[in-house]
Amino acid sequence: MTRKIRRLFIANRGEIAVRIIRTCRQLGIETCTGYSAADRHALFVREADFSVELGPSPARESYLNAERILYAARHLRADAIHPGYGFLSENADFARMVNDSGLIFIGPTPETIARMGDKIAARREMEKIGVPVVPGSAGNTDLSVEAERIGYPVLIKAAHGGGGRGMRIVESPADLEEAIRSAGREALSAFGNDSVFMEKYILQPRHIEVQILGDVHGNCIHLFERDCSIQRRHQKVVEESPAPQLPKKVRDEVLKNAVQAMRGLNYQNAGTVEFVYSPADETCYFLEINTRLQVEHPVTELVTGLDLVELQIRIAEGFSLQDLTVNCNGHAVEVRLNAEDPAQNFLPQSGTVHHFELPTLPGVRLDSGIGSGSTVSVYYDSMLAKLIAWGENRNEALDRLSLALEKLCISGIRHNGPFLRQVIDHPAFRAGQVHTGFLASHFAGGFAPTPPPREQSLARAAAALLHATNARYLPQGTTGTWALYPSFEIWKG
Ligand code: MV4
Repeated sequence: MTRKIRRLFIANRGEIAVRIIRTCRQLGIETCTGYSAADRHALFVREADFSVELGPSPARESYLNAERILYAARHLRADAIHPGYGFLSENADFARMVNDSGLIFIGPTPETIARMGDKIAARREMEKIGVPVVPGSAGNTDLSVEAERIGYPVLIKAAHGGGGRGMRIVESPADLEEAIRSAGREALSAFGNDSVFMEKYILQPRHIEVQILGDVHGNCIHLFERDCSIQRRHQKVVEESPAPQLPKKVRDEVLKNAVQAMRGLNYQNAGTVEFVYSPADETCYFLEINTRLQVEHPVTELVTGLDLVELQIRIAEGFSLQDLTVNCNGHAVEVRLNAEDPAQNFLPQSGTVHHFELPTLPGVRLDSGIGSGSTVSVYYDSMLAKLIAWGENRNEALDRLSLALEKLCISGIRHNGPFLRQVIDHPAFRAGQVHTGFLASHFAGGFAPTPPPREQSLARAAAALLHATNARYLPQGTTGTWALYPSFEIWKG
């Protein structure tokens, strides 16, 4: 069973759309996209070979409208659809619609997506396969009885949730009933389903996840682990591979368990098995399976030397993983650059990015959804780009990333770059003392920016002014080159 993909439709936007286009270009695959009215001038639209506007729906809904997207993909004569992450990427109905219309969905089967979307069913499945799950409720049992059995504190979670919504930490029996009710209400409004379950609340945990690839021939391999413990309000901030300071026997065990889990599901394409690591029990417990390519996949690419988007496409074409050898070499770290102001409690920012530039630096990769002249709207999440660095060891990777954050020039919009630099240069982070409470405990008072050197501020202000001036002479959405003539006007007044 092999079907060659010649034209790929990307059902997504921003940096991941640009990222997928880059690989397709290397593979000689044409790309097409559908875009919202707000994204008419976006970088990914310019980079794709063919694009259509998805029509008059509001900005966010454009990328969630399965029928319109499929219509656009067929109109543009695509053979396959890559869903990226977010939006429709873990929507089993969308995957089924794509397959039913004769196109290839780049991802696992609709059945696998649906099965893993139910966290209670996924837990049960893992118990059956023999992968450790956090002690928790088993289904329709009385949760107050279960909580006594497990022991407090417990964590209430939404059965069809994710990303921390519908989650409640319960410290004592008196708070249980209200927590279950409010978690259920939040789950219903967020996920359209009010069922919840309970787990023992693991203290000071780490978030460890394992990248998996499975093919249609029954091969299933891991591409090592990532540590994504540094997060803020369930948004990951820093991700790295391999996980620092993880005991060897824990690492071997979690990699083995992840492969066992996915092999048990006969998993096809790229997926991630999420675990919560309890330092107290030196155990990684299964949390959930993500049936998509993840934001943080580049750190895995930098330590393995593999292109995950290429492998996703090849797997979808019927390629066998039999002869693929995978090694973990050196260390990679990623930070997410967001349009948000760390000095104002990370308030999302919008506006025009007059200048966006990173000099070429050894071992540094930039995956960006924007360039100079791009506008950032409030309609989408605030992630602009990802900066990723590789080194022979963790400290070299972090030094390279720190330098890149210093050299990165973004003018016109506030961003979290200076905050990210403080995080990755923090002594506790350098020591590998990462856990999910890291930012809450080390940056409890928020973020106090250290002002840049005066010359740097002046140089950047000048660059912003030049670009703002140039931009008036250029069609919207095109990149301004440095030109002397228009800027004369500044000095003429
Ligand atoms: C947990 C946990 C502790 N114990 N599960 C957060 C997102 C979702 N993917 C799973 N998450 C967690 N699950 C057990 N059994 C800790 C987290 C967690 C967290 C929980 C409450 C408040 C903030 C948190 C930040 C990161 C992880």
